[in-house]
Amino acid sequence: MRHNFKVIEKKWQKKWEDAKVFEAQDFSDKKKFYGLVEFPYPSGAGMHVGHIKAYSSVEVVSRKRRMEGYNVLFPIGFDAFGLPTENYAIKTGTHPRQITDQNIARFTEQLKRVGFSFDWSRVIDTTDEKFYKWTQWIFLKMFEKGLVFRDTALVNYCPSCKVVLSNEDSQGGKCDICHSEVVQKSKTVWYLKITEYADKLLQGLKDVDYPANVKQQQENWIGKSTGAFVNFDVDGTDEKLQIYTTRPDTLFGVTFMVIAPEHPLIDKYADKITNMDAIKAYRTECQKKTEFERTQLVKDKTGVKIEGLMGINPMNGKKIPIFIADYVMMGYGTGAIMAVPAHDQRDYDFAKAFGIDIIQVIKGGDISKEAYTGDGEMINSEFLNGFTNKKDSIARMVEEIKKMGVGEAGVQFKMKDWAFNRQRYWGEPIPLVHCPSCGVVAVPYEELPLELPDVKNFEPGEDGESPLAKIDSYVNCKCPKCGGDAKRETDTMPQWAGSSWYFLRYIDPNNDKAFADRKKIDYWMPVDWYNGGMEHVTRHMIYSRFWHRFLYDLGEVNTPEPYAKRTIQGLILGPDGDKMSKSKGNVIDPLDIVEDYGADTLRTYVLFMGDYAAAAPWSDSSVKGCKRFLERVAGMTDMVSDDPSTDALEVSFHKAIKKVSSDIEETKFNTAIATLMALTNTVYSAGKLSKEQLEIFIKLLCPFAPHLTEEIWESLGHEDFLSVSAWPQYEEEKTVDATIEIGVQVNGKVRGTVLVAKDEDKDAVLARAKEIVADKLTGNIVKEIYVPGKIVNIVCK
Ligand code: ANZ
Ligand code: ZN
Repeated sequence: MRHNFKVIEKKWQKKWEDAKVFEAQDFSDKKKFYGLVEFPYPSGAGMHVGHIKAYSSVEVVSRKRRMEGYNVLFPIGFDAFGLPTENYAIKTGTHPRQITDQNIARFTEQLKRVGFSFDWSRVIDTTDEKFYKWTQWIFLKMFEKGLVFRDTALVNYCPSCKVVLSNEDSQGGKCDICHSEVVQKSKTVWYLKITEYADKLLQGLKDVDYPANVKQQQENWIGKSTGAFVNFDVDGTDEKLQIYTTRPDTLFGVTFMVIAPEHPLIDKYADKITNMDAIKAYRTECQKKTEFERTQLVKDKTGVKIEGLMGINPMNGKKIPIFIADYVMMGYGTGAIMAVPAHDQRDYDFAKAFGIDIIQVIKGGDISKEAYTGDGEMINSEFLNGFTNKKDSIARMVEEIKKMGVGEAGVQFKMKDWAFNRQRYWGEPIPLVHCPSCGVVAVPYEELPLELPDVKNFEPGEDGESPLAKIDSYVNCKCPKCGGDAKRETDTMPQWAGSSWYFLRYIDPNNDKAFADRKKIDYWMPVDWYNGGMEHVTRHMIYSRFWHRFLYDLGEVNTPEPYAKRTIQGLILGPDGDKMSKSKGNVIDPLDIVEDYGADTLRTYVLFMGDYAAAAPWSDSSVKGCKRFLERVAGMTDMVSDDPSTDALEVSFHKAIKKVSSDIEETKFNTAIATLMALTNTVYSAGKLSKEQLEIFIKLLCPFAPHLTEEIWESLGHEDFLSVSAWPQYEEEKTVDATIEIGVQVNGKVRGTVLVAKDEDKDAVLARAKEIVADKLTGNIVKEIYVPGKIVNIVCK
């Protein structure tokens, strides 16, 4: 047979669709498998080869599971709200709805041409009001539970996109959408209290199967820190200035305190402070810096001493100066610190710049040069003197501050609450109403969805006001509580809202009574295998774990964690080794590859490129290599023979079944494919194979190259689909070669090799081995060891 991909790919795609081969069954006696891939943002650029690689892993696993007899849910949908579409809409004067529909149609067509085994009957679109009704519903449940609040604060603001960004969306001080520098702006922002879930999100990581680096990144992002809160008296006032420290053991080394420039202490004691002008000037300076800049470890520390206020060290009653400095952040701990220059480098740099005393309390290092941050014996610390390690010293000090009533142990998290609104049109309307007498009131559940009004002009307002604010008929409404005149909230939800729960909707996409039927949730959840990108680890993955955990606490879902297993795909780079980008002109269009080489080649190639999790450059010659491989597979149909000599291939086949089966489970797709390539070579050398062997071969290859293998299956006389035939089984004994070559060591050095039969007698092996290395045997043989099938070792003296 020839590999006529142009004909067979269309043919099988149609057959699968007509026969609904990939539709999942709600409830079944079979075991269930829920495979998930990060649904695409339907951008105008169409699909990228990166999408193909990202989906191919769970695609292969899902196909294997079907063949293993599972009831498989492998869905797809579109995460379609967001700025790129909206910006394009503004530029072209087209409605975002129209653009979204066009892009979804194009993506759908492209995905189908690659032959992914998605269940197309469950497609979702986050911008469909039947979907976002439930996004709004979950939001209102959070509001009801006190997890939604509004605050005016300095926030990350992108001047180019004109939106407030969450911390997750402005990592490294850059806007995630347009990469502009983010500025700090005082704004009234809606927050979701994700911090209330910080500990649960951390604990939940213990029970899931994620790659180590993914867990690590989430742990760092959540950033749990253990330490103590300690109150310092402010001399001449009743004020207790509370600080957070991870190092209460160093309390005797405190020589000054620092508070954040925005700390409320300053305004409270403005009449006592004698240098308010200098302080105000410094505050203004700080507002120009981003939080990112402020937290960088730079030597040149700046700050201003607060004249007129002194702190008192609770341990020894010493008066110490209080400074404001930008390296202390209002949003972490209490916004105030006890400074220990001998043992903290930032405090050290600050003390050097301002001529402050440095008192060493832990032996070690050279504090004439830098802070000593290591462990060691306590000195200058009264009751702690002689303690030899941090752990014990901290425990003892915490006991002391508790006894004195000046503090207690405590924990802090780096993660902050989630700034949850955007001042843009193309997002889910926030279903809240502002009433002059009732305050913020929820839109009643029965009135959901609160639909986006259809408007002509969706440009954002000049100082970042939502376009919805200009639509009087939308804004003006009645208060759901008192019936009086009220105004709607005009901000919309951020891009990450719909994706925070979309995997639940696939389970029951048309339900209009609930986001999904509880019995179906119990049946399908958790997601068994979720693949996606590293860039989502500290955003979408955290957000969706939070929403799901919230729904779990509410009793709406059956598992605390949504994803049992997570895998990560590496980037596909251009042939030049650079990241693919339009401006570099090194982008590969997957449909060009489908046109020229076929979908099966594309699918095989993206998994053959290298380690699945590693970045790998595109290689045209390797694409051609995959194409040739499939041609050779097609050619095997002409080698089928009932000659008993094909039995000689048996071990190769059993080995291949074993290897391909386990490689797929371990995301070692490249070696699975390499195994099949090697097996092809073996078959070609033999010149023939049995029909059963060819069937095993195409079953193993089916998840990677389903069109060609279905075609071969049909040519062998089958009327059912290969895609749902039984995955081949191997017999362990038959995976071992009849004879193998093993090393013969003399005094630990390999001196030769010997061929041994599978169950060969030890003495026979040793006798032959000794003959082979006879000239290397000097003196007397004192030991002879045969590790069956592995190695012979002879020791001489
Ligand atoms: C005294 C001390 C001595 C500290 C020492 C460290 C070393 P993590 O691990 O990140 O939680 N800190 C507390 N609040 C801060 C704020 N709002 N802005 C900037 N720095 C702040 O670090 C906690 C440590 O960071 C705290 O422990 C405090 O300095 C500082 F040898 O207190 B430490
Ligand atoms: Zn009211």
